[in-house]
Amino acid sequence: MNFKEVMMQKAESIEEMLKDWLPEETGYQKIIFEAMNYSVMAGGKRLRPMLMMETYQMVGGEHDAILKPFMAAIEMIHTYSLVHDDLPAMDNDLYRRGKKTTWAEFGEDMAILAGDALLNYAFETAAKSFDYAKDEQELRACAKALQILSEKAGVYGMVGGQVVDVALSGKAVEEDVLNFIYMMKTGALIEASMMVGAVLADVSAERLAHIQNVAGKTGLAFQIEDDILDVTSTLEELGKPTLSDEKNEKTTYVTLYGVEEAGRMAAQISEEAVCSLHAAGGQGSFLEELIRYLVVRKN
Ligand code: GRG
Repeated sequence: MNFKEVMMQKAESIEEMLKDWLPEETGYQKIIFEAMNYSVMAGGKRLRPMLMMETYQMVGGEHDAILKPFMAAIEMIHTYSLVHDDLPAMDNDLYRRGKKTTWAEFGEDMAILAGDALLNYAFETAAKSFDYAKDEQELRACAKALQILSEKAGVYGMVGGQVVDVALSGKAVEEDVLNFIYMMKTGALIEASMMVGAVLADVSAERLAHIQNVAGKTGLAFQIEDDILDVTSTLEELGKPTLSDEKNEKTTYVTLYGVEEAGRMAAQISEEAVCSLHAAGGQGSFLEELIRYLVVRKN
């Protein structure tokens, strides 16, 4: 199998695993479970749980019972961010992952609630890892992983980046502020994915720092590629509307440097991420190929 086939097979098995962690669609509040499950199961590359699992395996993790709740949790947090990002008050988009956005399918009120529900359910799910810890060390690792996940999803991570992004819509943004936005709104969850995988496998502080560095650079390159696809791709290929940044008057790497130069910059940052991955012991790993693929992907 080539790299793309292996990646798709991994995404499929992650998708199967995700189903085990989603709520049953029953009870008076059934509608919210339907909206949550619709959003999570709408497709997607499953990149964040994949990065978590690959990092865990790369550093020698073996007892993945504590990993799985975190893999489900990161995809729930990512999905909530997309559900809220698509709302009329944010990007006001009708399509995502090739399907109608949650608000277009369930209404704006239910989409807000589905996002809130997914965020809370993510932590409810991640906390179940404590039930699977086999000793004191794993309990401590689960606690540390929860700390990382909550920080990276919140005001010192993804939400913080989104706040600056929204506040500066329609205004000129300089590269250092743009980097802050990208490192936070996109990079923080990528960092959480890889760092949680590493922490659950009990890595040293030094190796964790290398892995955080890999993830930060990967996230930045990934977001630059997202900017490029927004102007070069199509709704059919991308599964979501293109020219969204122009519509929302966003400064991006493409508006600052043009498509070609932005592509060169993404490729260079991605290579820096690969160099750091080698320092973290990941030479020749699936992760190395995955990081390189993310800046040449088509969706
Ligand atoms: C709190 C009201 C409120 C909103 C939160 C935090 C937030 C909205 C949005 C986060 C910012 C965001 C959506 C960044 C985009 C990151 C990005 C490039 C997402 C696309 O990720 P992919 O390509 O998507 O991995 P798939 O669909 O493949 O999972």
